[in-house]
Amino acid sequence: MPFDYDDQNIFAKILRGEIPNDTVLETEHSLAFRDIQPQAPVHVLVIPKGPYVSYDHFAQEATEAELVDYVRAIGEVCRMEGVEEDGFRLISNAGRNGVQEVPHLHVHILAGRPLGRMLA
Ligand code: IU
Repeated sequence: MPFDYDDQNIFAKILRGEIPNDTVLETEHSLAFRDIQPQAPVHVLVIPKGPYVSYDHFAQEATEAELVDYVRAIGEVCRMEGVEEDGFRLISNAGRNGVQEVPHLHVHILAGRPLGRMLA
């Protein structure tokens, strides 16, 4: 299945520097910044810099360098935010059923309060 990437999405604009963001970490292939509507004391979004819509798209088409960089960036933000001890949650919403608002792959890192049991 081909993946259509909309380069006018808000995260593409953030990556191009057209819209400001509260950066937590920038690496060669990834950017982490604070969510503008935080749902927890720690709410950071981590995105690859490449034009990937979803996890599936990224896993199929990203280079190994991009894949490694992204996985490590997520871990690095967890370490920087000090969330390992009390725990945290990673979420990546995808597509219509996943209620993905921004069509650029992003992982939410949520932490800093009990998050409850949530599978749906
Ligand atoms: P979702 O997984 O696509 O539903 O989440 C998109 C997130 O992007 C959501 O939590 C928004 O608050 C967040 N966000 C942002 O951080 N900055 C923005 O300019 C916009 C959305 I638009």
